[in-house]
Amino acid sequence: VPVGTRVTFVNNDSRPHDMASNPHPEHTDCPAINDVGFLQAGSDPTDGNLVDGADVRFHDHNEPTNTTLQGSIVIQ
Ligand SMILES: [Cu+2]
Repeated sequence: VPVGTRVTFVNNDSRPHDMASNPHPEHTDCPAINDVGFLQAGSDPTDGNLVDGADVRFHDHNEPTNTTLQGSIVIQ
């Protein structure tokens, strides 16, 4: 996505998840993703304002080794 894009994160799972940028547990790669934070199951979408150019990865802070709850966003 371009720098400054507002990305909407939607939790379509039946349980809550805690959005956090890599690496775990420092979460230093992308503060905007950390700001998304805790998403309730089926919760309203939450935007993250991605202003830093980077290839950032994210995970569920409560399940940091669960690869099905990880992803990446390229900001350029
Ligand atoms: Cu974490």
